[in-house]
Amino acid sequence: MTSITLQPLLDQAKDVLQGNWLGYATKPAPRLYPHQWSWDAAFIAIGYAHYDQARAQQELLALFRGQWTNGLLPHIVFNPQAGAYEPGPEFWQTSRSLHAPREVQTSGIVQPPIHATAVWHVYQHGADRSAGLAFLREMYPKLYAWHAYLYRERDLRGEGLVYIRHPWESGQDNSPIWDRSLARLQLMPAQVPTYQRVDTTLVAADERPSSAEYDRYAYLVQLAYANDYDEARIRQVCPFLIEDVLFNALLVQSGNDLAQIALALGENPSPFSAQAARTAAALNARLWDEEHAIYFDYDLVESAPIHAHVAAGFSPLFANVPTMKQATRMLDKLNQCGFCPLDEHCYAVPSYDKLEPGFAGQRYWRGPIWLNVNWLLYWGLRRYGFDDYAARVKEAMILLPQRAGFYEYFDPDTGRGHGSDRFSWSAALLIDLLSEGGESS
Ligand code: 9WN
Repeated sequence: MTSITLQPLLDQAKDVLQGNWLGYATKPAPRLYPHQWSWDAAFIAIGYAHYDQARAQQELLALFRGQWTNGLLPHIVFNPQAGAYEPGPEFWQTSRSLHAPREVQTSGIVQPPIHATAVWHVYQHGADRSAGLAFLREMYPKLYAWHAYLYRERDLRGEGLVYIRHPWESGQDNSPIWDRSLARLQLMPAQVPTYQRVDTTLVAADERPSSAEYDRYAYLVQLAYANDYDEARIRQVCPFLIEDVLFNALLVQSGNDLAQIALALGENPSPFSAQAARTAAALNARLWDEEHAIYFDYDLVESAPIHAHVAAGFSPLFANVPTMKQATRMLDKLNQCGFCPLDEHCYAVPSYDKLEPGFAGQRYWRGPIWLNVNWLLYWGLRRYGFDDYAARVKEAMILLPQRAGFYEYFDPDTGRGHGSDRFSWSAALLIDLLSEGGESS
């Protein structure tokens, strides 16, 4: 049940998703992102689950058409009808891999693994249980292969933490987390492959990653295809290998949700819950920072933690990873002026601590409020009973699109929307919040 005053907003959110519907899946935004993206698809399905089970299922099935035979789930499944998006399918040279599909074009990197969580969510909210079970049955081997790929190919230290090998794999492209690792990568012009960008022609260039960052993104893509997407070879030479907090936290939650899926299908859940428990333990042992009460990424090339105070550092709350004692300290940190103190004016949690060097309230992942990160925090805070803070986050997630529209991200000082308008996950996750448990009043 949605209260009468919020009904128009809910209708607008559904309209955003309908406008971005491609006929088989949903693009993240009308012009800036014309293909299907991996974690976007999962968030979008979470929204559809509340009012269109068939479409939610279709969204995830469409994404997994792009899955490689080694289990890798690519971060983009290209839409052959799309207009300009650069770098496009040719740039990735995925035919160099023995594992890439031939019928669909994809990228050759991954994004955060929130897919088993989305599948389980779709099943739980679907009215048609038998269609839901058939969907689980179809998704189970695909999710199994996806998680198996991550643990087999990406767990360098053998401790249950998987690495990313490109900033795009984090979903937080130009986050300050990567600054030091990317700065270490000094490139001669000849080392940068030729590429084009269209993003800066569609939205303000000073709100997007810089050219220096983009050169490094292109270089890291080239490095992967030059090694034929052979992970063992890539990890030998890749100068960017990072154990990312958000990625691993979502893997824990997805592992536990995959265990639920296995149980519902009469399969053995134990391997998945054991993997999730191991990753959770490693997050606490390796990435928790006792002094600052936040989780930090770890740079495997430098063998050092990365002390970037980003909102994603609180994401283990979503997966129930911290103890109550750790979580209480994390809440204190969230409640300080760098993030979003409850007793002062603030909208929601910015992506980066406002008091840290390089904070930029309109520059993509270096400061703006992102609704997906706040959605993860909302459910995490609820899990620990931090209801006052959770209520504030929810209020802001309603207020921001109500005032500004369904933007990709929002300036934490003004609440203004930036990046693309009519951004799918901003709409989908609001639908989830407004629909959940009939509590949207
Ligand atoms: C590169 C689609 C994606 C999101 C990412 C966001 C942005 C792409 C880009 O858009 O990344 O993958 O072109 O900048 O950072 O989280 O999945 O919405």
